[in-house]
Amino acid sequence: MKIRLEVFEGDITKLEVDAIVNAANESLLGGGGVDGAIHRAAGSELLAECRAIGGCPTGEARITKGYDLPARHVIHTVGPVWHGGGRSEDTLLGSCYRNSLALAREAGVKSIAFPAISTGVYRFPLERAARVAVVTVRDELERDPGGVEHVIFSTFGHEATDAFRRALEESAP
Ligand code: AR6
Repeated sequence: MKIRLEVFEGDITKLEVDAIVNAANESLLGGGGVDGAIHRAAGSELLAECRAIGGCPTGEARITKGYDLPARHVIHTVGPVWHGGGRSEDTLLGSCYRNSLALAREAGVKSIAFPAISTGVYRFPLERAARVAVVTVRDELERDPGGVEHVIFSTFGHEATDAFRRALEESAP
């Protein structure tokens, strides 16, 4: 079965998918950017569930319910802060996508949307982040798709949209 990978420019919180991924921080207690938007749209029960989890190390992921979101699940992952590329940033960013997909498979997710993890407050260069994201997702789903059929890269702004479109074209089989 062919898995659909696409770019959607717009607010990830509006997407009617089985799971959306949150670019969180290690506390899992919310923040700005996409994290703030997801917590606002999901409601305060999301924060309560996150508080009970008690945090998440960089590169790992944790799953919760979606509460008031159209998405059934939120997969919270913590991207690396960009320090110039010499602190395993690429590997850690790849782990975010890989670990998020592992949780998605376990939860029976068919459709999942990712934001451009680490490319906002955490300053990971966009083109490089898009390549890591797309190559990792392709590799991981080729290795073990589970039930995943549809992956959306949800971007904010033309620059991010173009970067993800290019990365998808360049890596197409
Ligand atoms: N839908 C889709 N993408 C979005 C949305 C949205 N509603 N809002 C922002 N983006 P960032 P990070 C894009 O800063 O770099 C938080 O405070 C945004 O344009 O949200 O991983 C956390 O709590 C950018 O391309 O996440 C952490 O402390 C991308 O999402 C820290 O920021 C990621 O930007 C994590 O930083």
